[in-house]
Amino acid sequence: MKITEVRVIVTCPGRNYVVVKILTDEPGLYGVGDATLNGRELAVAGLLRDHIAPLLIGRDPDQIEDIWQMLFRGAYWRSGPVQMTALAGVDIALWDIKGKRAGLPVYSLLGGKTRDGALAYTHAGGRDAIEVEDNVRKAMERGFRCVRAQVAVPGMEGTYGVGGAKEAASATWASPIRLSRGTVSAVWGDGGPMPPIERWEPSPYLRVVPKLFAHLRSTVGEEVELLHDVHERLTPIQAARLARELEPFHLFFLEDCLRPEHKESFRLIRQHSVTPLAMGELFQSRWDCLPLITEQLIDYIRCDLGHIGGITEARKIAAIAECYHVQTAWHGPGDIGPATHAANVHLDIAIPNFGVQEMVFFPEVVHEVLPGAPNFEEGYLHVADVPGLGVDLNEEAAAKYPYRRAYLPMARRLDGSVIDW
Ligand code: GCO
Ligand code: MG
Repeated sequence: MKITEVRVIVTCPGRNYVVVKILTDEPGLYGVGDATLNGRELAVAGLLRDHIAPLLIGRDPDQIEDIWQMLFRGAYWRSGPVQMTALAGVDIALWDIKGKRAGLPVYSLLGGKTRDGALAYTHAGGRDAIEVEDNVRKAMERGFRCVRAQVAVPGMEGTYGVGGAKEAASATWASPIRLSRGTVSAVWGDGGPMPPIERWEPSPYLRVVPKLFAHLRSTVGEEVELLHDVHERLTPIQAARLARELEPFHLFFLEDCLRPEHKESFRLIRQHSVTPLAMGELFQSRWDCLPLITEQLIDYIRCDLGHIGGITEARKIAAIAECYHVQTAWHGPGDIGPATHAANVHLDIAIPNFGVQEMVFFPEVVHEVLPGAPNFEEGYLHVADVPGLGVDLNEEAAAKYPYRRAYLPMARRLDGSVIDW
């Protein structure tokens, strides 16, 4: 069997997605992968079209590991989010082909089911603790046992993760990020010319978040699992303070406290707190994860399968993590495509050390273009028992939604200096 064609399709059914379709010389046998990197889509698409696709033509799609090694090490210039996302797109499509060829779902090729479904979490936000409480309750009524809670912080209205109303809508997706202060130059996904600038300050944030969780525990009770995403914005000592102050509210985990560059600083957080820690959505390979896992500085590794080279890399990370009692919580936001969400769940239900899975409800238009995303039922995600990953591409529908230039927002402190968004 040989790869005959690699199609790279950039489509914008509400958001931009980069889809990799790998065709083979077996009639009708192809794989669908996702190579979406929010805000840098065309760089990944160009790398795939101009440099990677020519290397794949004529190769045996069955040899996933060899192709992975060739693309990772063979370019000499390795790693980086653009290359690792392109590699993920190829990897995910090749696993899809392998499953279809075997007549088996990918989870079966990965060792078979270890659980019936993948425990899922959604997002709830609000302008104040009451609104967050209402949205946590709505998520629970919808069947969620795990909810990520974020609340607006005075002076930072509109900022991701502390923005208020838009967080409430994010559980059901369609929520363009509008600014209520700062330079209003674009909304997320509108193709505007410049990234929107959001505001962020540590002190008000650190005052508000413990109050939110005190409120939630006293109103929604102990049973629902609560999570919180710091989005890489704190310094080590600020993160240690937050983790310590959140201890009485028993979070499932506190996510991505520090910038990905500062792995060693997790030691400091650990010295001060027993709040479970998750980290990794900006990691690019298993080597980024190593010190955090082997020193047991985190409890959940949450790489993005779509940005670390796909299933091949993620299953190795999971295997390393298993040895150190670290569980997985793969990144599952709306700005990665359905094929990556499906890959997440196939891996989740096959590995022994799965922890929790972040998820979104895709709007109808995404289902039209990329049918087959995992299905949510009573707190858990499921994939269809079909050969491969179960996600397809409707090329005619994709063509109706051409690429629109869009950036992720950027953040600045009140004095105007850059802070991590
Ligand atoms: C999450 C994330 C995302 C990212 C987004 C960036 O935990 O879901 O932090 O919302 O911000 O994927 O592109
Ligand atoms: Mg996050």
